[in-house]
Amino acid sequence: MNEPIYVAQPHLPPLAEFLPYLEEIWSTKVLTNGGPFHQQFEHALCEYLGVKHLALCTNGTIGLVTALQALRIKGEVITTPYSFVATAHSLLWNSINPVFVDIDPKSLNLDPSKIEAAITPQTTAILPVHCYGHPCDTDAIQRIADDYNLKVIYDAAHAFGVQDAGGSVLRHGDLSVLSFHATKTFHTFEGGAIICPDARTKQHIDHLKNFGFVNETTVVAPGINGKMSEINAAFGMLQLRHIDATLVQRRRIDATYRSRLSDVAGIRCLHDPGESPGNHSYFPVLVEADYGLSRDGLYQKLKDHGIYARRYFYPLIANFPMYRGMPSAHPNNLPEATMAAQKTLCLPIYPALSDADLERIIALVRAR
Ligand code: T4K
Repeated sequence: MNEPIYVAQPHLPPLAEFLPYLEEIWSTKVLTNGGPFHQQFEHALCEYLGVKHLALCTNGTIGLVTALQALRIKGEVITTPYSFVATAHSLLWNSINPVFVDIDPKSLNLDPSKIEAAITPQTTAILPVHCYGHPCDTDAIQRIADDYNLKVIYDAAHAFGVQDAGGSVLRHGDLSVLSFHATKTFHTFEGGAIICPDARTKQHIDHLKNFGFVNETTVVAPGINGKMSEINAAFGMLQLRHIDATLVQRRRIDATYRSRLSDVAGIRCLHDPGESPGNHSYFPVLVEADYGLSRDGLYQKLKDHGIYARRYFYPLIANFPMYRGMPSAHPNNLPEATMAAQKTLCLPIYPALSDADLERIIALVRAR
């Protein structure tokens, strides 16, 4: 019997490589609250990602909640229904009303041509997602934001290390938020970061993630505990030593899937890697009507063989009970997102996926 194969498997460097980091933490006894690894990791990440300022945080969700707080966003925010539920939840945690706008069927990202029709006097911001690590149409989104005086916060949970023609995709908008969850291309068990445009914004976010404290006795805002611990930051430092090798492995798996599935009728691999290379964080395929099996049929078939592909992002956020009564959540408003949620299946992709397992997955998809 084969071992189960999951959609993701966290990259773990050899344990021996982590021990010196642990010894250092044990000797300094600084466990959290902006210790030495936290500082080193912030600097090292800025350098790796090609950004000037970032604030580490506990996880991507707290990062989104804090980013919205930092910009004092209120009222209505335009966002995508085709994402992990944390995107919209971060709005509800700030008592902001999400307004769902449909996606572009090619990129599966928020469709800029549909944004303007959803803007009302209450709209204060746009919260797009670089879905599966593929950049949004950042120019078009910024043009709309400028015309209507809106803030833009990118949910960049999937976009670690992603570049576009001008550099890091994380430079766009007012703030961008990364996730370092265990299932991500780059992870620190749990973790995240808010990419900030300047030192002042970073300082404000640093206060917000530390209960609002600016010094021992002064609290300037109703902040939260959003700090990353020294263990997570130290692990991040170690992971940075491995990220380039990880990306090479992911690229190889992505390329194998693409070449071996390109002639399968009804299986459409998302994105042309030449156009938008991404970071191979996910491998989504769209299962079309001519495949012969439905998306759920293929999902179940793989599962029966111990392969746990995932239907990210099904159900749509707009279909969850806390959102579905909202006017913008109606399926008539979201035909492309509804279709994508019905057709997409994310196949396993992670550096330790063996060639034999990869071939087994491909053979099962081919043999419909
Ligand atoms: N915005 C977007 C667009 C996001 O995708 C996410 C998170 C966020 C915001 C919020 O960021 P964080 O607050 O999480 O930092 C997973 C992740 O929990 C979640 O981080 C991620 N997106 C989402 C897309 O996927 P699940 O419910 O699919 O996780 P789970 O536990 O089913 O894991 C999938 C598979 O990975 C498992 O079948 C086995 C494997 N796995 C998982 C874990 C946790 C392991 O082998 N080891 C592990 O430790 O949500």
